[in-house]
Amino acid sequence: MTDTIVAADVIVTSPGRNYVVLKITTADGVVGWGDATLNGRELSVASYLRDHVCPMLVGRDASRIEDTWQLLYRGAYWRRGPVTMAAIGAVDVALWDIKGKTLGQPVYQLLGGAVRDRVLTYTHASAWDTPALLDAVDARREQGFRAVRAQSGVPGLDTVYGVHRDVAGYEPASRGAGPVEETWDTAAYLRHAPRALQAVRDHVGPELALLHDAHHRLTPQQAARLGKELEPVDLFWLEDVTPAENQEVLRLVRQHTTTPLAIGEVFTTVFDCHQLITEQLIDYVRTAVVHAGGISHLRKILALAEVYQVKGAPHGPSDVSPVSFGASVHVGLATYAFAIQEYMGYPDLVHEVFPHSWSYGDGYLHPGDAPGVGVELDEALAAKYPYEPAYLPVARRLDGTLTDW
Ligand code: GCO
Ligand code: MG
Repeated sequence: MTDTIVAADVIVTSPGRNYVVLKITTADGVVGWGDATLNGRELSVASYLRDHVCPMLVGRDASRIEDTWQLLYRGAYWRRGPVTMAAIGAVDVALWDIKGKTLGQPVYQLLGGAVRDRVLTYTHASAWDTPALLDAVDARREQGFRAVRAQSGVPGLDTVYGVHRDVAGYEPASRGAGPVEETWDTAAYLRHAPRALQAVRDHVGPELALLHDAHHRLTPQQAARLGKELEPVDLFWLEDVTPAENQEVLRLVRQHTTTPLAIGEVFTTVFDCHQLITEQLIDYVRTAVVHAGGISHLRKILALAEVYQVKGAPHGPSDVSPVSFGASVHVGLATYAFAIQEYMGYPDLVHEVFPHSWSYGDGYLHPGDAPGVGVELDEALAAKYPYEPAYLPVARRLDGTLTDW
């Protein structure tokens, strides 16, 4: 038996949206899959892998997952950042996949085995006006979800990051040569959001876990005010209230509200959330397998989080491919400091392109017991859907200034 890597290939496929897939093959013919998708910047990671990482992998021992991680992180000299960390994440997940397949075990067993029977999940309910939002929440409850993220439009605006007046559901990205520009009005949002969320709480009663995402748009003072106003709604969390690369501003928010806070889907390493965790400025850390250096690094972030009673709640929208989504569910099953996994769902075609062992049922996820991560790529089908340029929108305030989002 030899675990020597003989090939490392990058496949970019677009079954509805772009996914960057890494395929690592060993001399024994074992194939491991990784995900390096970076929404709106996909080709940069494809190049980082194809041009700089894949040639280094060939000839290496696939069983040395941690050593390979350290080589790619420390060896590049240029550390951190979404492109580097998504590339490292793809290699890491592919190597865990190979190890599981080689040993005939699902990855969660290699991580220490299950600490829970199933992984709680939340999904999205989005609609422009409040009656439609209540219907969307009801539809999610009928699918068994016990936790729902509610997003609505804002009176006076035409579109609000992913929520559109005339289109059902939630989709921030759009295909085309560049980003769509939206208009944003924080004052109107702050007037409307508490009323819309209170209407949802009144409609569903006390038990359903409700979440809301402010998508980095507020100042610390505005965030503190919103958190305080939302206390009667009893949110499971309020997400990304400020652009949290400035971690210390969360102290101000924390001093004013007991609404639980979740932050971190754009973070790529433990260093991005170190202060948020050690000062207990957040309750949930949103770092994802794909963007934070793979299973190996996410586990280190969650080990730090465990010490401070912060819990993992990874990003899982439809731009996280089923490969790293499956990897995340393995982490969720085997990691104590893990609360909930976002699951936005995928169109049928994506399930066909990425056949997988993970499953959803009754508000929970399970990674399945297939050896490795349990997600494959149907390469022939994937080849029918080549890359198409697509971008997330940008937002400007009423006076035309670009705003955080
Ligand atoms: C979430 C997110 C997404 C992201 C998108 C960016 O909480 O699911 O905020 O909507 O914006 O995944 O690629
Ligand atoms: Mg978010």
